[in-house]
Amino acid sequence: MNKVMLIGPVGAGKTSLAAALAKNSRPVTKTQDISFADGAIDTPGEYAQIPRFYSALMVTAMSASLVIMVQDATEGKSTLPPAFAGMFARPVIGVVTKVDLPAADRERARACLEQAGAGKTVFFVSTVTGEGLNELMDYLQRGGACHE
Ligand SMILES: Nc1nc2c(ncn2[C@@H]2O[C@H](COP(=O)(O)OP(=O)(O)OP(=O)(O)O)[C@@H](O)[C@H]2O)c(=O)[nH]1
Ligand SMILES: [Mg+2]
Repeated sequence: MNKVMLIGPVGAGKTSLAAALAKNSRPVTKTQDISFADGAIDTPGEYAQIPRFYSALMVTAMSASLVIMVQDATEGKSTLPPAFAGMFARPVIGVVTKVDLPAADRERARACLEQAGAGKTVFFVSTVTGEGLNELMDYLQRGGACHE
């Protein structure tokens, strides 16, 4: 399976997603630093939101084969700058989280990811209901963007 690095704003659901993909049910807490956990590279949301941390993300991405840009489906605005994905020397796909919530707007979230440069590959998931997780897992196990 691809070694993935998860990026996205604070509270987007990166750690929850990493735990769900690893079928790990421990409680999720705020990510304080870049961590290699559950077979993925998890990053604090601040690293994607504060430009002086960008270089740390760029360097860490070299340890991954795929970058997953995570967007909360209930978030009303883009929180990442346009073409943010372009800084990574790795393929970048998008994952929209929290699609179980009533305020979720999938197409708005997809547009935010596309604006940030995530490309056309976008998955819609909920770590609460499990929706979309198998499709994402299958994609990652097939080698994802590395074989496209
Ligand atoms: N309803 C719902 N809540 C979710 C989902 N994914 C995550 N959450 C909740 O969103 C909150 C933030 O989730 P985290 O996984 O900690 O978010 P994060 O992106 O790792 O945040 P940072 O570590 O601060 O960067 C938590 O309260 C989660 O329970 C989801 O698919 N559905
Ligand atoms: Mg986290």
